[in-house]
Amino acid sequence: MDSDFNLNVTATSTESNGGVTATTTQGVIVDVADGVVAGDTINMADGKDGKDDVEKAGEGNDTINMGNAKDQKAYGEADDDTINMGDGKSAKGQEAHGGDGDDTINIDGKDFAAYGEAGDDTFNVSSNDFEAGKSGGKSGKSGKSGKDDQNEGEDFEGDSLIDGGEGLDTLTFSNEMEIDFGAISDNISNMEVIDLGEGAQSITSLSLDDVLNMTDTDDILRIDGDASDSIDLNTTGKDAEWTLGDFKTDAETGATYQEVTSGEGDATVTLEISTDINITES
Ligand SMILES: [Ca+2]
Ligand SMILES: [Ca+2]
Ligand SMILES: [Ca+2]
Ligand SMILES: [Ca+2]
Repeated sequence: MDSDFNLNVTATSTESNGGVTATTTQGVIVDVADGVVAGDTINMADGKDGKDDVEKAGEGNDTINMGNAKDQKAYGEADDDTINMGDGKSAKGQEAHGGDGDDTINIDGKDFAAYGEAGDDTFNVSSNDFEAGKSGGKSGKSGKSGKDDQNEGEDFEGDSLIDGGEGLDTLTFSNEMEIDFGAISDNISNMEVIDLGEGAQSITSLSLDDVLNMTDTDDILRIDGDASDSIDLNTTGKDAEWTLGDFKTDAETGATYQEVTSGEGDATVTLEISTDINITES
């Protein structure tokens, strides 16, 4: 885009001679330095008009509002972008790519793919696709719940995907819901933080395999939340999977976490669960 601006400068000086005041107004052309590009707002079309549309935002902190249309693709590219994916059934098959920078991708559709790529990205999920018992289309690989095959829901379809990519990426939930990671963890990768956000959310299922699926090779998953949130962990009995560990304080934020670990063979994973969250042991 054309980055030049007109800048009007008004200079006022007081003459020492008799207190005379002189004012000068002059137009100045300012060349914006390379790399400082104003952000764009891009609105993609709805319905048939918007089907298969592709938008690439380029440099700058851009906002892309995807339409309620099928098979759209949005690329934030460089800098810190916000991509609002379409909602409703008409928004099926959409793809969002954050590109470089710390991007925010708001997800409320079905059969979607969201890629944070480089940078520390945030994925906001407000859709009910994550609710326990509504996440159909899974392979049933974990076989833990045995619920998958019985699910009537087809919201979180097998193709849906959230990939944080490089960087410290966060998955946040803004609706009150029960979250069954056993049913959706196959579709999430390279995530470092789960933020249960505002309102009451409960994680009803979380296994070692789920954490291996969702995290990068560090296999550490932090879970933030508040006193209205809860997480069910299997810590007792012969089939116990989780061991409650030490408390630690984040030196930067002062927030406190309890470390919870699980191991099987060569695989060890660590949860860092905010001490504000209620842990329900079973
Ligand atoms: Ca951009
Ligand atoms: Ca970006
Ligand atoms: Ca990322
Ligand atoms: Ca990541």
